[in-house]
Amino acid sequence: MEKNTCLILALDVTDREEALRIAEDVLEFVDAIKVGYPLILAAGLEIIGELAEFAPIIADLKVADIPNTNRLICEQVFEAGADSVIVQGFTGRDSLDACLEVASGYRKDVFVVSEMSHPGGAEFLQPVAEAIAKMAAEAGAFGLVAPATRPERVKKIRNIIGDELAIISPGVGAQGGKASDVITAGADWVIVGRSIYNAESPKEVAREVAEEIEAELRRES
Ligand code: OMP
Repeated sequence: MEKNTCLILALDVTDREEALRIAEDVLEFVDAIKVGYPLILAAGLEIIGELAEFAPIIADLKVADIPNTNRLICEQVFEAGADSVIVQGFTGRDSLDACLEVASGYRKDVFVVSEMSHPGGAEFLQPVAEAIAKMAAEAGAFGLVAPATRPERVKKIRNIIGDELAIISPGVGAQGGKASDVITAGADWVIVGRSIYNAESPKEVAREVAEEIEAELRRES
């Protein structure tokens, strides 16, 4: 996944045509498209291959099972054309290793959720987020998912893992986070869903977020 606009679109619509239309519309302003259960369940796993024509695809299945089941899930999404997969870290090192093994065979990447962005993410996950981040780094994951709604937590996680792993950060816009804040905190990519795909002009909102990120990166350099 190339670092260009540093924006990832979370395409959680449930209509295939709408998904393809939005992907084409915002194409120049996103580095990747994240596809999860809503769209895959509505449009079928083939939607991954169709969207991969536009941008690298992150399959957000938050894989969270025993190693064998994780392996089978990862094989399915990589066969379908995904470039990376999002997995949960709380299931432990063996479950994560199973995903990493499959990813390595396909030359694909794994992102591990450290702490989730919604209020409930602070209840059970936050206390173990730093240990999950360390495990992901030791295991050789490509990156972590960390909450844009809590930039101070992104900063903390960045300090723990150093520059070894990428951080992708959801929670900007509809969940209240701000793109420039989370870039300052150390995220590499910002993930935005509803405020782009529900906008009257998804392209214009994607452009605005990309410009905000660019301005912040210029200010920092
Ligand atoms: P919006 O809130 O609509 O911008 O979408 C955020 C996207 O990021 C959705 O696809 C969520 O499922 C996803 N997400 C979170 O919001 N919080 C997390 O902690 C982790 C994820 C994720 O793994 O992508």
